[in-house]
Amino acid sequence: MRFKALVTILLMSLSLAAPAWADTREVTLDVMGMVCPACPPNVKYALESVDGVTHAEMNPRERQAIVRFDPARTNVEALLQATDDAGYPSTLKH
Ligand SMILES: [Cu+2]
Repeated sequence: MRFKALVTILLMSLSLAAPAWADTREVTLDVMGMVCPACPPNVKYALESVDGVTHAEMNPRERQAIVRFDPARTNVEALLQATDDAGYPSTLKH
């Protein structure tokens, strides 16, 4: 019974990993203007509004945004532009 549950979990995690087959790129942006709790949702919204962005995760503590996107549909320049347009200039973390 326990083993069966383990197999089920393994199969589930495999199916969750499936979208990784699609071409995906992940970058971290430094968003220095993200200084109060109201900021991260604005930056997240701006990034996720970019066509081709699949996920944007904010790390307010580090003032960073981790962005996952389809490089066939958008690029880093568009991400930087989007946060800039929202009032939060950002740079690509190297
Ligand atoms: Cu703020």
